[in-house]
Amino acid sequence: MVSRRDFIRISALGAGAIAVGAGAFKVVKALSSPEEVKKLVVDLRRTPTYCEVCFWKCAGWVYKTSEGKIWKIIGNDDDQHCNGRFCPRGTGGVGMYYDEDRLKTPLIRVEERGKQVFREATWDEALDLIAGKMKKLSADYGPETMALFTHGSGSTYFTTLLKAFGTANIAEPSYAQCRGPRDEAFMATFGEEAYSPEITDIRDTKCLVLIGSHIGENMHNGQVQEMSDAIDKGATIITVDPRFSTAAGKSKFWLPIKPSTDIALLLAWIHEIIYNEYYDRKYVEKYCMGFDQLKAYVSEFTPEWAYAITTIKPDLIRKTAKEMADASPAVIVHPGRHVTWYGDDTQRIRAVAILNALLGSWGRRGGFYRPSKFALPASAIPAFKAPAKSWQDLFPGKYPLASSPVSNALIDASVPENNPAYPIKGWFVNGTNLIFTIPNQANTLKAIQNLELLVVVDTMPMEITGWADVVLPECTYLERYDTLRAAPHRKPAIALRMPATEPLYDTKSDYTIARDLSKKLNLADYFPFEKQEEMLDAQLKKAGSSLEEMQRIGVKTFEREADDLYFSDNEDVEFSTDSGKIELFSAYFEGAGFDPIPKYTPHEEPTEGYYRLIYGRAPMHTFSRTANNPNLTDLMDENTVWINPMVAKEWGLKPDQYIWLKNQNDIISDFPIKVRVTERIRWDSVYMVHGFGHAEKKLKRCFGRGVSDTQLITNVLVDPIMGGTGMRSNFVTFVTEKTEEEAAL
Ligand SMILES: Nc1nc2c(c(=O)[nH]1)N[C@H]1C(S)=C(S)[C@@H](COP(=O)(O)OP(=O)(O)OC[C@H]3O[C@@H](n4cnc5c(=O)[nH]c(N)nc54)[C@H](O)[C@@H]3O)O[C@H]1N2
Ligand SMILES: Nc1nc2c(c(=O)[nH]1)N[C@H]1C(S)=C(S)[C@@H](COP(=O)(O)OP(=O)(O)OC[C@H]3O[C@@H](n4cnc5c(=O)[nH]c(N)nc54)[C@H](O)[C@@H]3O)O[C@H]1N2
Ligand code: SF4
Ligand SMILES: [Mo]
Repeated sequence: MVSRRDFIRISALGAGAIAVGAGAFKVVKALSSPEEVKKLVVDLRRTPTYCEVCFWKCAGWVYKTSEGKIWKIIGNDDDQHCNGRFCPRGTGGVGMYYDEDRLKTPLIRVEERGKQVFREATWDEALDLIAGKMKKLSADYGPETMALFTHGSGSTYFTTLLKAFGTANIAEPSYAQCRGPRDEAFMATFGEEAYSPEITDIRDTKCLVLIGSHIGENMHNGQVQEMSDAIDKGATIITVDPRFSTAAGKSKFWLPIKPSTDIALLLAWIHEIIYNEYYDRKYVEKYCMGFDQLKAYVSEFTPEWAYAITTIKPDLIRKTAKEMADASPAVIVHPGRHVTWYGDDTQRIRAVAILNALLGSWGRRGGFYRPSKFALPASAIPAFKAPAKSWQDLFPGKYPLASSPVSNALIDASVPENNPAYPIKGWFVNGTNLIFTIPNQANTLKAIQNLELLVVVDTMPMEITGWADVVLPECTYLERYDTLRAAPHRKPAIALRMPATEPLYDTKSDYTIARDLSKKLNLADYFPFEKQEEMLDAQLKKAGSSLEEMQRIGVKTFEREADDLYFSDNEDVEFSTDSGKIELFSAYFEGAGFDPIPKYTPHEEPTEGYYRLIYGRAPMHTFSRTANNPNLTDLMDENTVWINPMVAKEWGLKPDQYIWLKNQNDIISDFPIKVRVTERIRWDSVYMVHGFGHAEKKLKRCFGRGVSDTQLITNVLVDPIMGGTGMRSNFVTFVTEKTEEEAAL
C-alpha cells in the first residue's frame, strides 16, 4: 500500500517500443501522397467498427493497406447515426492507433530509493496484484468499498466484473458531469428520457431552439447533418448563447443571453405562450396535467421582467415565442446534453421540457420522435447478489432523485473527513480521465491520496494514469471486439465493432482484461465464453443474425414493429409519470422537497476585473482524449481564450498574445493560453475549449499546450436534486506575467 501517491510521469519506459510506433505513424503520413494511395487502394480489406472518439458511436468501415496497416475509416452508409459520413474526429480516429505515446505494457507503482516510480510488469503480475488487493479490501471493508468509474464501450464488462464482485458503486461521468439533469427533468415531465442519440426529430423540424447546445462545434454527427438539412428546408434556428457560436451563425435569431439567467428567459417564453394562447390547447388538455397551476405561476414573468435579468429585449422574446408557436408542433426546444452549468440545471431543463409540452412537440413529427431499440439477448450468467450497501447509503438523503450513481458522491466518500457511512477505498477507473473530467481537482486528488488501490485502464498516459497503483494498457477500439451497439433510433439497429488488426504492443481488450481478472477473483462464471467472438456469435444467433453476417455488413437495421414513430391523431397515451400524464406541475419533485415548477434564482456575478469562465467543444477534438492524437493536433493543437475587444482594450491584451488565467480562488493556470480577441463573446465572459492544458509530459504533442478549464473550476454548484456538478460559476482574470512566487507554485 502507498500512503501518499506521487504523480508519476510515465516517461523512461517503453523507449524501444516508441520507435516502432513512430515508424508506423510515418506510414500514415506518407499515405497522404496520391501515388501511394493509388498503389494501396488496389488491395484494400475492410472490417466494420463503430467509432469510440465520441459517444455518438457512428458505425464505419476500417480500410487497411496491402501490408495490413490501418489506413482509413469511413462511415457505413446503412448507419442512422452517421449516414455514411464521419466527422473530422472520427476520421482522425486512426491517430489513436498510431499515437506513439500510447501505453504499451502494464505498469506497477513501486518505491525505489525513496522515490515512487512505475515498473513494467506482466499481465499476470498486474492482475494478481489487483485481485489480491481487491480481496483484501473486501475482507477489511466489504466489497462495496470498491468503486468503478467508467466511460465508453468497455463499461459493460467492467460493470459485470464489479457487480459480480459485490459492489454497485459504478458511476459514469456522463451522468453527474453531463446529461443527468436533463434525463431527470425529462423523466419527471414525460416519464421518459431524451436518450442518446437524442430523439430530436431535427430533419423534419420547422423551428429548432438551441439553449447553449452548440451543434456544429458539438459535432454529434447525425444531429449536425439533420440540422444542416433542416436549414436547407427553411427551418428557423433560434440560438441562445452568450457567445456567437457556429450555430448562432446559422440562426435567424441569436439571443446573446447574460450567462446563468436562462431560467428567466424560459419562464418568460412560457408566459408568452400561455397568455397569448399560443400553446397547443388540444394536446395540453389531452396529455398534460398542472396547466392551471403553471399559468398562475408564470403570470408575472413577462418579457419585461426577463429583460432586466437576461439582457434580452422584450420584443425579441415576444418574436421568438411567436416563431416557436407558428412552427408548433414541428418545433424542438433542444434538451441540451452537457447541462451541468449552475446547480439548478434539473430545474432549467424542466422548464425546457414544459415549453416543449406546451408546444405539443413530444411525440410529434418535427418535434421528438418515439425511439425504437433492438432488444439484444444477453448471455446467461449467474444473477448478481444485491450488494449490502448502495451508493445512496454513503450520504443518506443526499441527491434524493438521482437515478444513477453520482461520480462526485463516490469521490467525496473516498475522503474520510466527509464522514461517509462506509469508506470507498478502491477505485477501478476505465476510460475516464477523472482529473480533467471532475471539477475541483484538489478534492479528486485528496480522495486519491486516501485510496488503498487505484487501478486505471486506459490507452494513453493521461493525468489519471499518473496517480494509479496499477496501469492496465488497453488496445484501441480499432484492435478489438466490443459489446454490440444497440442504441435507440428511428429504427432498431445493431452494429458490430471488430478488430481491424492485432493489438500493438502488450495491450489487451477490455473483454480480455475483465475475463482474466474474473478468473483471479474466482468469478469466472460471469464470463462463460473464453473467446469474445463466441459470445458475440451466440448472442447474434439468438437475435437472428451471426458474427459472420455482422462482419460482412457491420450494421443491421430492422423494421419497427408498428408505425408508431409519432403519436397518431388523438391517440390515447399513458405516460410513465405518477399521474400517467405529462406533468407541468411535478408532485414528485414537490414530495421530495423541490420546486414543483422551476424557479429563477439569481447566481453569483463576476466581481470587478473578473470574467465568467465558460467552455465548450471544438469540432476537431473530444474532451481530453484527442488532445495528443497526431491527426487531430494537425488540425488544432491548442485552445485559445476568447475575449471581447472592449475587455482586451481595457487590459491592453493583443491578439495571439499568451497570458495566464487566474480564478477567484487564486488558482493560476499551469500554462499560458493564446488570446483571441473577438466580438463573438460577451464582455462579461471568456470562453475556451475543454480538453487542453495537459500536464503529463509523456503526451508529447499536447503537453503544455493551452489551458485546462477544469484546473480553474474550483467552485462547483452541486444540483441538490441529482448531484450534477455545475461548473460555470467560476471567474477568471488575466495574468500577463507570473511573479516568482506564482511561477514556483
Ligand atoms: N471542465 C470540464 N469538465 C467536463 C466537461 C467540460 O466540458 N469541461 N465535459 C463533461 C462531459 S459532457 C463529459 S461526457 C465528460 C467526459 O469525460 P471523459 O470521458 O473522462 O473524457 P476524456 O477527458 O476524453 O477522458 C477519456 C479517457 O479515456 C481514455 N480512453 C480513450 N479511449 C479509450 C479506450 O478505448 N479504452 C480505455 N480504457 N480508455 C480510453 C482517454 O485516454 C482518456 O484518459 O467530461 C465532463 N467534464
Ligand atoms: N466536437 C465535439 N463534439 C462533442 C463533444 C466533444 O468533445 N467534441 N462532446 C459531446 C458531449 S459528451 C457532450 S455532453 C456535448 C456537449 O455539448 P452541448 O450540450 O451542445 O454544449 P454545452 O457544453 O452544454 O454548452 C456549450 C455552449 O454553451 C454556451 N454557454 C455557456 N454558458 C451559457 C449560459 O449560461 N447560457 C447559455 N444559453 N449558453 C451558455 C457556450 O458559449 C457554448 O456555446 O457535446 C458532444 N459533442
Ligand atoms: S460523431 Fe464523430 S467522433 Fe463521434 S462517433 Fe461519430 S464519427 Fe466518431
Ligand atoms: Mo457529455
